[in-house]
Formats: sequence, C-alpha cells, structure tokens
Amino acid sequence: MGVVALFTPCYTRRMLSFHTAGESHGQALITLVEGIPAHLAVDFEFIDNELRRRQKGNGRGGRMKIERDQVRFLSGVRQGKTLGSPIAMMIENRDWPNWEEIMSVREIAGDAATKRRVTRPRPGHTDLSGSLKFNHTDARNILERSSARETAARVAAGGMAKVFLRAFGVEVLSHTTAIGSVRIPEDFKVSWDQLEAVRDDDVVRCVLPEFSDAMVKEIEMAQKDGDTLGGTFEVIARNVPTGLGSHTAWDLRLDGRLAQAIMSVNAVKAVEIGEGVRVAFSRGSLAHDEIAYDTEQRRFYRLSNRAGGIEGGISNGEDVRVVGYLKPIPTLKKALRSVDMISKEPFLAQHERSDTCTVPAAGVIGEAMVALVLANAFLEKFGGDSMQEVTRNYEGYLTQLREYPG
Ligand code: EPS
Repeated sequence: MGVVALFTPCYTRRMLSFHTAGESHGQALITLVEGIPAHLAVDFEFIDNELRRRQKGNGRGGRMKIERDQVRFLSGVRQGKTLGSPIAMMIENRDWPNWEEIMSVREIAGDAATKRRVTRPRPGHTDLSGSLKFNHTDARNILERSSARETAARVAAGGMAKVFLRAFGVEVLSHTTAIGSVRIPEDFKVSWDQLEAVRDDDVVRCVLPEFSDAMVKEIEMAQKDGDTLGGTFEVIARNVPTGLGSHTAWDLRLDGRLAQAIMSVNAVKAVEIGEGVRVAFSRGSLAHDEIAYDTEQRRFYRLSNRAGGIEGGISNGEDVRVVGYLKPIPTLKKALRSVDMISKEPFLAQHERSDTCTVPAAGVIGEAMVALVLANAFLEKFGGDSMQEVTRNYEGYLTQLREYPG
C-alpha cells in the first residue's frame, strides 16, 4: 500500500476531469465531465456555438459539410442547472449512415470488415505506429480514434469549463497567428476587442485583415498543389486570478499543465507560454516583466507580459497566453513514400478526403483545452460542491489579496 501512495499519479489531484469516447465514423462522440459544482446554469446555446466555431474556417474538407455538431445532454443537468453529478454529453455523427456496416459494433457477414481497409500508412500520421503498437492489420482501427473528429467532444467539455469560468469573469479566446509562411508581426499585441471580433466570422480567425487575406491565398495555393499547411494560434485567458497552479510540485505547475493540454491537440508539435521562444534568445533584462502596484485597485501588476501570465508555475494575474504550433496535416494529395504494412512493398501514399489546413479550428480546440486546465486549477484552489461554496471561497481569497499582508 505504501508503494501506491509513493507513486500517487497526478490525475488523483484532478478536481475536474473529462473523458471522451467515439470513432470518427462511428455513431457518436461521447464526453463525460466530472467535477463541475452543482447549481451552475448551463448555457446550451453557447456550448453549441462553440462546436460550430470549431467546424468553420477556410481549409476544412468535405466532412464539415456533412456534420452539424450539436450537444445532446444525457445526464448531470436538471432544469437547466448542474447537479454536481457526472455530465454526459453526446454529439451524433451525421456521416454514420455511410459507415454503418464498415464501423458496425457487431460482427456482420460479408466483406464489411475489409471494405475501406487501410494498410498503406501515411507518413506523419498514427497509422503505422498505432497499428504496430495495437497489433492491428487494418490501420482504420487506429485512425478512426486518432482522427481530429474527437476534438468536437473536447470542445463540448471545454464549453462546460468556459461556462463555469465565466461565472467568475474568466474568459478564453484565441486567434490565428500564422498559416504556412504567412505570419502576423512577432511584436503584435492583440486586444480583447479584436479577439471578440474574430470569434466567429473570419474565415481564418486572424485579427489583421491584410494577413487574413494572405492566409486564405496560402491555403488556396496549397489546395491547388495537393498539399497541406500548418501554422500557429494563440489562446488568451483574461481575468485569471493570481494563484492558480503551484511551484510546490512538478505536476502542479500551471504552465506544464497547459503545455500538455495544448500539445495533446492533433497536429500540435510545439507549445509556447507567452514569449517563451523569443526570450530564450534574449538577455534577462529584456526577458522579464517588471512589477508595479495599483494603489486604487490594490493589486500588483506587470509592466509587460512576456511570461504569458505565469511565473514559477503560478498565474500572476496577467492574461494567460499560450501558443500552439501545428505541423501541416499528414493526409496529402501530393504522394509521399511509404511501405504497405502487409506486403512490405513500397508505394506512393493514396489520397482520401481530408482537410488542407486546420489551424483556425485548432485555435478553438486550444481554447477548450486551456479552459479545462484553468477550471481544474480554479477548483483545486477554490473547490466546493456547489457554486455558492466555490463563490464564497473565491471571494474570501480576493479579499485576502486586496488586504495583503492582512
Ligand atoms: C480527419 C479527416 C477528415 C476531417 C476530420 C479529421 O474526416 P473524414 O476522414 O471523415 O473526411 O474532416 O475532422 C473531423 C471530422 C472533425 O470533426 O474535425 C482526420 O483524419 O484526422
């Protein structure tokens, strides 16, 4: 028993947890969220709109014309308010009727099991590593789950986290900062108004119209060439209180938790907190954020925010800023060399229906992941079974901060 205690894994510290289930061409996606306190009013329209935002954007393929993602709540909510019990949500796949036989849960007679079998792995995809690991001879058994379709379920969970955070004034938005070789200026500082303006409408979700146009052209060119594009998005959370996360243990550090959450988004290959990459190449005198005190508001603040709102693994009251870097997605028309998993013969990869660029969608998914991490850290600090209890804890802490050293 002592050994178990010694190796207590970090997930036992979670106040808020979520799980997803579902295959890309299966019947539905399922999300299970645990830890949201009782009495939170659920904004159903807001959560559905979050799902719609993820589906938009230039560069998406034919699948997004089929799906109309919407959450059906199955449990944990009554008369519009959370019960404090697990919240189960379902998003139906409208493409399912086209896959009913191939993806059938029960074994069915005939050639359904081998129809659309995938033995030719795409470089950069999970096809080969997953098939070897799980000992499958049909990479469909891997790609159906590794597909970014799963992120719709995450956005549903993130929608719940956002609704929770909004009750305390914390908001999370994002914008596209690069698509392919088109990057907005490195020193550009986005305002909250600009983030709100691109929330839904811009086709690439970039706040600067001249760059937005160039990004659209970049996507169109890649599409024409049968190629794909990566890029970067920045997620910003405002009104995050000082004190989320902790320096006291490696797995409690807020920056580390955000990094894992963003890195887990399909196609993300690097994560940056604030200006973490740039400051690595500059001197300390130009890397840190000087401290000031606002006597009226009775709060400490920073004169800049290169740290992305986190110092020592703890939020410092400035906006939390996280950048995700995506590789170009690996389903290409342009043939790359690979080897058939069964015959071991070399081949040039075949193309299937796919997206060209998913950076605008990834920003929305990034928001969901950041909201989930922040809501979890918020509940870790102020946790309670009801919204009333969490609110009391939170307000008491705000008083402590104002009256510091009290
Ligand atoms: C994906 C391939 C495409 C994408 C899909 C992710 O789907 P399909 O194979 O059905 O054409 O559109 O993304 C979604 C379905 C979604 O909801 O984001 C892949 O291989 O990862």
